[in-house]
Amino acid sequence: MAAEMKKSPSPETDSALIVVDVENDFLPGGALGVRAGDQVIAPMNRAIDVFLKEKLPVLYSRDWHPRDHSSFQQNGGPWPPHCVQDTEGARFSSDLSISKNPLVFSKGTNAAQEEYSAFHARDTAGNTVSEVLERLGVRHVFIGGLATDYCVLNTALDLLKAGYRVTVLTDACRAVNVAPHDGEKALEKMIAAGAMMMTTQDLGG
Ligand code: VGL
Ligand code: ZN
Repeated sequence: MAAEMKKSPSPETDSALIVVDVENDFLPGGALGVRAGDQVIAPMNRAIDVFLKEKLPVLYSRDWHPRDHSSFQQNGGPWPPHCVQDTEGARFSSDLSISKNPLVFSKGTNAAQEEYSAFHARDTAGNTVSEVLERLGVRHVFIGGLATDYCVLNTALDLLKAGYRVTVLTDACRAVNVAPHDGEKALEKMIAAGAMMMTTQDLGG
């Protein structure tokens, strides 16, 4: 009987995890708080744990804006000021598991440019997510974080366009929902573009 039991799907050797923007400003009470955004932390930590145990790469992205960023309302943009570089709001949640020597990639650092996708986000040495994934031989990217309808969506679409397999960890994502169904629409867009969906419950270790 036990021998017949199906193993949960595990990440393969060519898999990596991208943890998208789990920063204080996107959590309830933050400058751009996502409703129930804090609920991504436990599933995200479960996924991080699985990947680290399998010695698979975990990449962390962060929104990392200069204080005069064009996406801020005082500059005609849609958002309240958020994730300003070196502020508490831009820090990763203290409840998020951070690996030793984490691979951290910053985006939205150019004041003149909105940058929802983490695909070209850069580490402190200037390497982009795209370059690092390629160098590590990654072909399958698992993704979760904040927010489903902006950064997760645009990152997933860029990855798919570049030929990666993409699995969205749905329980590890929450949406801004500027319009009520934006989160669901974002999931549909990712599925239509070829993304797979699973929950971290189904992520074997
Ligand atoms: C994001 C809104 C504004 C995101 C970033 O990372 O999803 N959303 N800036
Ligand atoms: Zn932003």
